[in-house]
Amino acid sequence: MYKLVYFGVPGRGEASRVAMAFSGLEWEDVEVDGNTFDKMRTNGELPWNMLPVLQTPNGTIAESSAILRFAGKHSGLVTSDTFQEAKVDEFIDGMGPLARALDTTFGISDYDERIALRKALFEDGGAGKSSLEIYEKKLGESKSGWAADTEDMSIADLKLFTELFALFSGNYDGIEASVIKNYPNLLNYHSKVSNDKRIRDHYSDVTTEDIRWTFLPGAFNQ
Ligand SMILES: N[C@@H](CCC(=O)N[C@@H](CS)C(=O)NCC(=O)O)C(=O)O
Repeated sequence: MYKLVYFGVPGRGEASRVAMAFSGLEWEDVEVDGNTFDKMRTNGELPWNMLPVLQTPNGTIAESSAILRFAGKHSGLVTSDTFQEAKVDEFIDGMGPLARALDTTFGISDYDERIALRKALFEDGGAGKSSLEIYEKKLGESKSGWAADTEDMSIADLKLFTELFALFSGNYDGIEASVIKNYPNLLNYHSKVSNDKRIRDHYSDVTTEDIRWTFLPGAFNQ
């Protein structure tokens, strides 16, 4: 039995949740709060003192990208072509700056300061805007339409789809869903992935009230 342990938000756990759901492995989605996180850290259950972790019969795997690669191999979303695999890894690792940019806004308790920082991320010169521009360009260049130009959906798509669009769910105050309207390739990509049968089926229980509303077809249509 596998256990994917993360906080009760999409964040850095969602791509692996989807990959585990596709894997056919017997697994449990364990959502923890801050107290449980503190206990796990104190008990030495977190190899790098952070979440997510995947508890496996062989031991615990930490780091969201490592977990995603593991889960992806079990779900048929990792190609055996070494070049394509490296391009998928490149995309995954290339998404680092966006996550780090967002990280700089966590733990800022002053509301106005936090909102100003988050808005600045997606304005000219902001790290978020630079990331979105790179994704926009890469998707425009992808012949297959998948993030790393693979023949079929890859783990890079799970990461891009879940981490990018979750930013605009309202969970991060100061980041407006309207930002995404400036990126036609990202919107087309959203349509492609959210309408993919595998993804649609996975989120079939999600409603527009849910934190995961940004993963639904047509989420950004208005
Ligand atoms: N590089 C790590 C970063 C993980 C990370 O930042 N986890 C955050 C939650 S999104 C965390 O555990 N924060 C708690 C803390 O640092 O106290 C990964 O990708 O897994």
